[in-house]
Amino acid sequence: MVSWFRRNKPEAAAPAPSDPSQQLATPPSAAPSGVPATAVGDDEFANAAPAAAPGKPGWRQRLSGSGIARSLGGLFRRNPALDNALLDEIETALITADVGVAATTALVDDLRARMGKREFADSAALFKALRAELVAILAPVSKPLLIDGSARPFVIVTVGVNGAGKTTTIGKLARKFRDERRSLMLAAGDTFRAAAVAQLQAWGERNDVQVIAQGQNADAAAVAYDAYQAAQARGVEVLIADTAGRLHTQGGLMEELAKIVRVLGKQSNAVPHEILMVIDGTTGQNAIAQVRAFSAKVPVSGLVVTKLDGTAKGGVVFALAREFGIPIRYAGIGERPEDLRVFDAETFVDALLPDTLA
Ligand SMILES: Nc1nc2c(ncn2[C@@H]2O[C@H](COP(=O)(O)OP(=O)(O)OP(=O)(O)O)[C@@H](O)[C@H]2O)c(=O)[nH]1
Ligand SMILES: [Mg+2]
Repeated sequence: MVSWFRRNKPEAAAPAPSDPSQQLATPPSAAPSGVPATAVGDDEFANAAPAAAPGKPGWRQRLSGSGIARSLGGLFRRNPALDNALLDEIETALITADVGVAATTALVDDLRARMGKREFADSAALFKALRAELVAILAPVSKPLLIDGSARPFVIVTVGVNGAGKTTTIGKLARKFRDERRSLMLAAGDTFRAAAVAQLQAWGERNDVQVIAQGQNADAAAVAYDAYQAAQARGVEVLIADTAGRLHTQGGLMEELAKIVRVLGKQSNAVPHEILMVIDGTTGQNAIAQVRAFSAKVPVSGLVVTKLDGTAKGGVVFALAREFGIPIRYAGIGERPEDLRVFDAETFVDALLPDTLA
Protein backbone atom coordinates (compact mmCIF):
# COMPACT_ATOMS: atom_id res chain seq x y z
CA MET A 1 0.00 0.00 0.00
CA VAL A 2 1.21 3.48 -0.80
CA SER A 3 2.13 5.37 2.35
CA TRP A 4 -0.01 8.37 3.16
CA PHE A 5 2.54 9.96 5.36
CA ARG A 6 5.95 11.37 4.74
CA ARG A 7 8.44 9.92 7.12
CA ASN A 8 11.09 12.38 8.14
CA LYS A 9 13.39 12.54 11.08
CA PRO A 10 12.44 14.71 14.08
CA GLU A 11 14.29 17.96 14.39
CA ALA A 12 16.59 19.41 17.02
CA ALA A 13 15.31 20.37 20.45
CA ALA A 14 14.50 23.93 21.54
CA PRO A 15 14.94 25.57 24.98
CA ALA A 16 12.71 24.56 27.87
CA PRO A 17 10.05 26.93 29.24
CA SER A 18 10.78 29.03 32.31
CA ASP A 19 7.44 28.44 34.01
CA PRO A 20 7.90 25.60 36.51
CA SER A 21 4.15 24.98 36.71
CA GLN A 22 4.30 23.51 33.25
CA GLN A 23 5.19 19.86 33.46
CA LEU A 24 7.08 18.72 30.44
CA ALA A 25 6.11 15.26 29.44
CA THR A 26 8.89 14.93 26.92
CA PRO A 27 12.01 16.74 25.83
CA PRO A 28 11.12 20.14 24.39
CA SER A 29 9.72 20.32 20.93
CA ALA A 30 11.45 20.93 17.67
CA ALA A 31 12.63 24.26 16.36
CA PRO A 32 10.68 25.84 13.52
CA SER A 33 11.30 24.15 10.24
CA GLY A 34 10.19 26.95 7.98
CA VAL A 35 7.76 24.79 6.08
CA PRO A 36 5.51 27.16 4.13
CA ALA A 37 1.73 27.16 4.33
CA THR A 38 0.49 24.02 2.68
CA ALA A 39 -2.41 21.69 2.91
CA VAL A 40 -1.58 19.31 5.68
CA GLY A 41 -1.03 15.90 4.30
CA ASP A 42 -2.90 16.64 1.11
CA ASP A 43 0.13 16.20 -1.07
CA GLU A 44 -0.93 12.71 -2.02
CA PHE A 45 -4.16 14.08 -3.40
CA ALA A 46 -2.48 17.00 -5.08
CA ASN A 47 -0.07 14.72 -6.89
CA ALA A 48 -2.45 11.94 -7.64
CA ALA A 49 -3.95 11.48 -11.06
CA PRO A 50 -6.66 10.37 -10.81
CA ALA A 51 -6.99 12.02 -7.42
CA ALA A 52 -8.30 9.00 -5.56
CA ALA A 53 -5.91 6.36 -6.78
CA PRO A 54 -3.08 6.25 -4.20
CA GLY A 55 -5.22 5.90 -1.11
CA LYS A 56 -7.90 3.69 -2.49
CA PRO A 57 -6.72 0.30 -1.32
CA GLY A 58 -6.34 1.51 2.27
CA TRP A 59 -9.69 3.25 2.37
CA ARG A 60 -11.53 0.44 0.68
CA GLN A 61 -10.05 -2.16 2.96
CA ARG A 62 -11.08 -0.20 6.05
CA LEU A 63 -14.48 0.98 4.90
CA SER A 64 -15.63 -2.25 3.31
CA GLY A 65 -17.21 -3.31 6.60
CA SER A 66 -19.28 -0.18 6.92
CA GLY A 67 -23.04 -0.43 6.60
CA ILE A 68 -23.21 1.78 3.54
CA ALA A 69 -20.47 -0.14 1.71
CA ARG A 70 -22.11 -3.47 2.42
CA SER A 71 -25.61 -2.49 1.40
CA LEU A 72 -24.68 -0.57 -1.74
CA GLY A 73 -22.10 -3.17 -2.74
CA GLY A 74 -24.64 -5.96 -2.30
CA LEU A 75 -27.23 -4.11 -4.36
CA PHE A 76 -24.84 -3.55 -7.21
CA ARG A 77 -23.57 -7.12 -7.32
CA ARG A 78 -27.08 -8.45 -7.82
CA ASN A 79 -27.18 -6.50 -11.11
CA PRO A 80 -30.77 -5.51 -10.52
CA ALA A 81 -33.30 -4.34 -13.07
CA LEU A 82 -33.59 -0.63 -13.65
CA ASP A 83 -36.91 0.08 -11.99
CA ASN A 84 -38.59 1.80 -9.07
CA ALA A 85 -37.87 -1.15 -6.80
CA LEU A 86 -34.14 -0.51 -7.29
CA LEU A 87 -34.60 3.13 -6.32
CA ASP A 88 -36.50 2.02 -3.22
CA GLU A 89 -33.65 -0.32 -2.32
CA ILE A 90 -31.08 2.42 -2.78
CA GLU A 91 -33.21 4.68 -0.61
CA THR A 92 -33.37 2.08 2.14
CA ALA A 93 -29.63 1.43 1.90
CA LEU A 94 -28.82 5.12 2.26
CA ILE A 95 -31.20 5.71 5.15
CA THR A 96 -30.02 2.58 6.95
CA ALA A 97 -26.45 3.83 6.55
CA ASP A 98 -27.40 7.10 8.27
CA VAL A 99 -27.20 9.33 5.24
CA GLY A 100 -30.32 10.96 6.67
CA VAL A 101 -33.82 11.30 5.34
CA ALA A 102 -33.44 14.77 3.81
CA ALA A 103 -30.23 13.98 1.92
CA THR A 104 -31.51 10.59 0.82
CA THR A 105 -34.85 11.91 -0.41
CA ALA A 106 -33.19 14.68 -2.43
CA LEU A 107 -30.79 12.21 -3.97
CA VAL A 108 -33.32 9.50 -4.80
CA ASP A 109 -35.87 12.00 -6.14
CA ASP A 110 -33.27 13.33 -8.51
CA LEU A 111 -32.34 9.84 -9.70
CA ARG A 112 -36.02 9.03 -10.15
CA ALA A 113 -36.55 12.12 -12.30
CA ARG A 114 -33.55 11.24 -14.44
CA MET A 115 -34.72 7.66 -14.77
CA GLY A 116 -38.08 9.03 -15.93
CA LYS A 117 -36.26 10.91 -18.66
CA ARG A 118 -34.59 7.66 -19.70
CA GLU A 119 -31.13 8.95 -18.89
CA PHE A 120 -29.91 5.55 -17.74
CA ALA A 121 -29.45 2.61 -20.08
CA ASP A 122 -29.19 0.08 -17.24
CA SER A 123 -28.70 -0.21 -13.50
CA ALA A 124 -24.94 0.24 -13.88
CA ALA A 125 -25.56 3.67 -15.42
CA LEU A 126 -27.82 4.53 -12.51
CA PHE A 127 -25.14 3.46 -10.03
CA LYS A 128 -22.65 5.68 -11.83
CA ALA A 129 -25.04 8.59 -11.47
CA LEU A 130 -25.45 7.73 -7.78
CA ARG A 131 -21.69 7.79 -7.38
CA ALA A 132 -21.48 11.21 -9.03
CA GLU A 133 -24.24 12.57 -6.81
CA LEU A 134 -22.61 11.22 -3.66
CA VAL A 135 -19.32 12.83 -4.70
CA ALA A 136 -21.15 16.09 -5.44
CA ILE A 137 -22.54 16.17 -1.88
CA LEU A 138 -19.06 15.77 -0.39
CA ALA A 139 -17.01 17.84 -2.84
CA PRO A 140 -17.83 21.20 -1.23
CA VAL A 141 -16.61 19.98 2.17
CA SER A 142 -13.44 18.28 0.90
CA LYS A 143 -11.22 21.09 2.03
CA PRO A 144 -7.99 20.03 3.67
CA LEU A 145 -6.69 21.89 6.67
CA LEU A 146 -4.23 24.56 5.59
CA ILE A 147 -1.59 25.58 8.06
CA ASP A 148 -0.92 29.29 7.77
CA GLY A 149 2.85 29.48 8.03
CA SER A 150 2.71 33.11 9.13
CA ALA A 151 0.76 32.21 12.27
CA ARG A 152 3.14 30.99 14.93
CA PRO A 153 1.75 29.04 16.49
CA PHE A 154 -1.12 27.96 14.29
CA VAL A 155 -3.61 26.92 16.96
CA ILE A 156 -5.95 23.97 16.65
CA VAL A 157 -8.48 23.22 19.39
CA THR A 158 -10.24 19.86 19.29
CA VAL A 159 -13.77 19.63 20.62
CA GLY A 160 -16.44 16.95 20.74
CA VAL A 161 -18.47 14.63 22.91
CA ASN A 162 -16.94 12.00 25.19
CA GLY A 163 -15.08 9.24 23.47
CA ALA A 164 -15.40 10.66 19.96
CA GLY A 165 -11.67 10.23 19.36
CA LYS A 166 -10.28 13.69 20.12
CA THR A 167 -7.14 12.63 21.93
CA THR A 168 -6.44 9.81 19.50
CA THR A 169 -6.87 12.21 16.59
CA ILE A 170 -4.41 14.62 18.20
CA GLY A 171 -1.95 11.76 18.53
CA LYS A 172 -2.39 10.89 14.88
CA LEU A 173 -2.00 14.54 13.89
CA ALA A 174 1.14 14.76 16.01
CA ARG A 175 2.57 11.88 14.05
CA LYS A 176 1.54 13.48 10.77
CA PHE A 177 3.01 16.87 11.60
CA ARG A 178 6.24 15.36 12.86
CA ASP A 179 6.54 13.40 9.65
CA GLU A 180 6.06 16.66 7.78
CA ARG A 181 8.85 18.22 9.84
CA ARG A 182 6.62 20.73 11.51
CA SER A 183 7.45 21.87 15.01
CA LEU A 184 4.61 21.07 17.31
CA MET A 185 3.36 21.41 20.86
CA LEU A 186 0.35 19.85 22.57
CA ALA A 187 -1.77 21.31 25.36
CA ALA A 188 -3.46 18.93 27.78
CA GLY A 189 -6.70 20.86 28.06
CA ASP A 190 -8.70 17.87 29.29
CA THR A 191 -8.12 18.54 32.96
CA PHE A 192 -11.10 16.53 34.19
CA ARG A 193 -9.30 13.23 34.42
CA ALA A 194 -5.67 12.56 35.25
CA ALA A 195 -5.78 9.70 32.78
CA ALA A 196 -6.63 12.12 29.99
CA VAL A 197 -3.40 14.04 30.57
CA ALA A 198 -1.44 10.80 30.71
CA GLN A 199 -3.04 9.64 27.45
CA LEU A 200 -1.95 12.80 25.66
CA GLN A 201 1.51 12.61 27.21
CA ALA A 202 1.88 9.07 25.93
CA TRP A 203 1.09 10.23 22.38
CA GLY A 204 3.54 13.12 22.89
CA GLU A 205 6.30 10.76 23.98
CA ARG A 206 5.65 8.44 21.09
CA ASN A 207 6.08 11.31 18.65
CA ASP A 208 8.74 13.23 20.53
CA VAL A 209 6.42 16.19 20.97
CA GLN A 210 6.26 18.43 24.01
CA VAL A 211 3.03 18.38 26.02
CA ILE A 212 2.12 21.34 28.21
CA ALA A 213 0.03 20.20 31.16
CA GLN A 214 -1.05 21.34 34.58
CA GLY A 215 -2.59 19.38 37.42
CA GLN A 216 -5.93 17.69 37.34
CA ASN A 217 -8.84 20.12 37.67
CA ALA A 218 -6.70 23.01 36.48
CA ASP A 219 -8.52 25.64 34.46
CA ALA A 220 -8.51 24.34 30.90
CA ALA A 221 -8.49 27.87 29.50
CA ALA A 222 -5.39 28.66 31.56
CA VAL A 223 -3.64 25.54 30.26
CA ALA A 224 -4.41 26.56 26.70
CA TYR A 225 -3.28 30.11 27.33
CA ASP A 226 0.02 29.04 28.92
CA ALA A 227 0.63 26.60 26.10
CA TYR A 228 0.07 29.34 23.57
CA GLN A 229 2.60 31.57 25.26
CA ALA A 230 5.15 28.77 25.46
CA ALA A 231 4.61 27.87 21.81
CA GLN A 232 4.87 31.49 20.75
CA ALA A 233 8.04 32.06 22.76
CA ARG A 234 9.65 29.12 21.02
CA GLY A 235 8.38 29.88 17.54
CA VAL A 236 6.55 26.55 17.35
CA GLU A 237 4.50 26.16 14.18
CA VAL A 238 1.49 24.26 15.41
CA LEU A 239 -0.17 24.04 18.82
CA ILE A 240 -2.95 21.52 19.30
CA ALA A 241 -5.11 21.77 22.42
CA ASP A 242 -7.05 18.79 23.69
CA THR A 243 -10.29 19.42 25.57
CA ALA A 244 -12.45 17.24 27.77
CA GLY A 245 -15.29 15.43 26.10
CA ARG A 246 -18.65 16.94 26.91
CA LEU A 247 -22.21 16.26 25.98
CA HIS A 248 -23.58 18.98 23.79
CA THR A 249 -26.51 19.17 26.20
CA GLN A 250 -24.34 20.02 29.23
CA GLY A 251 -24.70 23.79 29.43
CA GLY A 252 -21.97 24.50 31.99
CA LEU A 253 -19.38 22.40 30.21
CA MET A 254 -20.26 23.98 26.89
CA GLU A 255 -19.70 27.38 28.51
CA GLU A 256 -16.25 26.22 29.61
CA LEU A 257 -15.44 25.41 26.02
CA ALA A 258 -16.49 28.88 24.94
CA LYS A 259 -14.19 30.25 27.63
CA ILE A 260 -11.19 28.32 26.31
CA VAL A 261 -11.80 29.80 22.86
CA ARG A 262 -12.43 33.27 24.28
CA VAL A 263 -9.24 33.27 26.34
CA LEU A 264 -7.17 32.09 23.38
CA GLY A 265 -8.82 34.81 21.32
CA LYS A 266 -7.24 37.43 23.55
CA GLN A 267 -3.99 36.66 21.78
CA SER A 268 -5.45 37.67 18.46
CA ASN A 269 -8.81 37.49 16.74
CA ALA A 270 -7.51 34.75 14.50
CA VAL A 271 -6.72 32.43 17.44
CA PRO A 272 -7.66 29.62 17.54
CA HIS A 273 -7.16 29.21 13.82
CA GLU A 274 -9.03 25.95 13.67
CA ILE A 275 -11.71 24.54 15.92
CA LEU A 276 -11.74 20.93 14.95
CA MET A 277 -14.82 19.04 16.00
CA VAL A 278 -14.26 15.31 16.27
CA ILE A 279 -17.29 13.14 15.58
CA ASP A 280 -17.67 9.43 16.12
CA GLY A 281 -18.81 8.10 12.73
CA THR A 282 -20.89 5.45 14.46
CA THR A 283 -23.00 8.06 16.23
CA GLY A 284 -25.58 8.23 13.47
CA GLN A 285 -27.95 11.13 13.14
CA ASN A 286 -27.15 12.36 16.65
CA ALA A 287 -23.99 13.78 15.10
CA ILE A 288 -26.17 16.46 13.51
CA ALA A 289 -27.45 17.60 16.91
CA GLN A 290 -23.90 17.53 18.27
CA VAL A 291 -22.48 19.72 15.52
CA ARG A 292 -25.38 22.12 15.80
CA ALA A 293 -24.91 22.52 19.57
CA PHE A 294 -21.12 22.84 19.45
CA SER A 295 -21.30 25.31 16.56
CA ALA A 296 -23.71 27.44 18.53
CA LYS A 297 -21.10 27.81 21.27
CA VAL A 298 -17.83 27.98 19.36
CA PRO A 299 -17.08 28.61 15.68
CA VAL A 300 -16.39 25.05 14.55
CA SER A 301 -14.28 25.38 11.39
CA GLY A 302 -13.49 21.78 10.56
CA LEU A 303 -14.70 18.25 11.24
CA VAL A 304 -12.96 14.95 11.76
CA VAL A 305 -15.13 11.87 11.43
CA THR A 306 -13.59 8.92 13.26
CA LYS A 307 -14.27 5.18 13.43
CA LEU A 308 -15.25 4.94 9.79
CA ASP A 309 -13.55 1.54 9.81
CA GLY A 310 -15.32 -1.57 10.98
CA THR A 311 -19.02 -1.34 11.47
CA ALA A 312 -19.39 2.41 11.12
CA LYS A 313 -22.38 3.79 9.33
CA GLY A 314 -20.32 6.17 7.24
CA GLY A 315 -23.44 7.75 5.80
CA VAL A 316 -23.51 10.42 8.46
CA VAL A 317 -20.69 12.10 6.56
CA PHE A 318 -23.17 12.94 3.78
CA ALA A 319 -25.75 14.22 6.23
CA LEU A 320 -23.15 16.44 7.89
CA ALA A 321 -21.92 17.78 4.57
CA ARG A 322 -25.39 18.65 3.42
CA GLU A 323 -26.57 20.12 6.71
CA PHE A 324 -23.60 22.29 7.66
CA GLY A 325 -21.15 22.62 4.80
CA ILE A 326 -18.34 22.66 7.38
CA PRO A 327 -15.12 21.30 5.83
CA ILE A 328 -14.41 17.68 6.72
CA ARG A 329 -10.69 17.74 7.26
CA TYR A 330 -9.88 14.16 8.15
CA ALA A 331 -11.35 10.70 8.39
CA GLY A 332 -10.30 8.29 11.12
CA ILE A 333 -10.18 4.75 9.78
CA GLY A 334 -8.55 2.89 12.64
CA GLU A 335 -6.73 3.22 15.94
CA ARG A 336 -3.16 3.22 14.67
CA PRO A 337 -1.17 6.44 14.37
CA GLU A 338 -1.26 6.23 10.58
CA ASP A 339 -5.03 5.72 10.44
CA LEU A 340 -5.95 9.33 9.81
CA ARG A 341 -6.59 10.34 6.23
CA VAL A 342 -7.07 13.70 4.63
CA PHE A 343 -10.71 13.64 3.66
CA ASP A 344 -11.35 13.46 -0.06
CA ALA A 345 -14.82 13.14 -1.60
CA GLU A 346 -13.92 10.81 -4.46
CA THR A 347 -11.71 8.55 -2.42
CA PHE A 348 -14.33 8.23 0.27
CA VAL A 349 -17.21 7.51 -2.10
CA ASP A 350 -15.15 5.07 -4.15
CA ALA A 351 -14.21 3.20 -1.02
CA LEU A 352 -17.89 2.68 -0.34
CA LEU A 353 -18.85 1.53 -3.80
CA PRO A 354 -17.99 -1.63 -5.72
CA ASP A 355 -14.65 -1.61 -7.55
CA THR A 356 -16.20 -1.62 -10.97
CA LEU A 357 -17.94 1.67 -10.33
CA ALA A 358 -15.06 3.53 -8.80
N1 LIG B 1 -11.71 1.92 15.27
C1 LIG B 1 -11.39 3.18 15.55
N2 LIG B 1 -11.26 3.56 16.84
C2 LIG B 1 -10.93 4.84 17.10
C3 LIG B 1 -10.72 5.78 16.06
N3 LIG B 1 -10.42 6.98 16.66
C4 LIG B 1 -10.44 6.76 17.99
N4 LIG B 1 -10.74 5.49 18.27
C5 LIG B 1 -10.89 4.85 19.59
O1 LIG B 1 -11.94 5.48 20.30
C6 LIG B 1 -11.69 5.44 21.70
C7 LIG B 1 -11.85 6.83 22.28
O2 LIG B 1 -10.83 7.66 21.76
P1 LIG B 1 -10.27 8.93 22.52
O3 LIG B 1 -9.28 9.56 21.62
O4 LIG B 1 -9.85 8.62 23.90
O5 LIG B 1 -11.60 9.82 22.57
P2 LIG B 1 -11.78 11.24 23.25
O6 LIG B 1 -12.71 12.00 22.37
O7 LIG B 1 -10.47 11.88 23.53
O8 LIG B 1 -12.50 10.83 24.60
P3 LIG B 1 -12.71 11.71 25.93
O9 LIG B 1 -11.43 12.39 26.21
O10 LIG B 1 -13.12 10.72 26.96
O11 LIG B 1 -13.82 12.66 25.61
C8 LIG B 1 -10.29 4.88 21.85
O12 LIG B 1 -10.40 3.53 22.19
C9 LIG B 1 -9.67 5.04 20.48
O13 LIG B 1 -8.68 4.09 20.21
C10 LIG B 1 -10.88 5.34 14.68
O14 LIG B 1 -10.75 6.10 13.71
N5 LIG B 1 -11.21 4.03 14.51
MG1 LIG C 1 -9.68 12.61 25.25
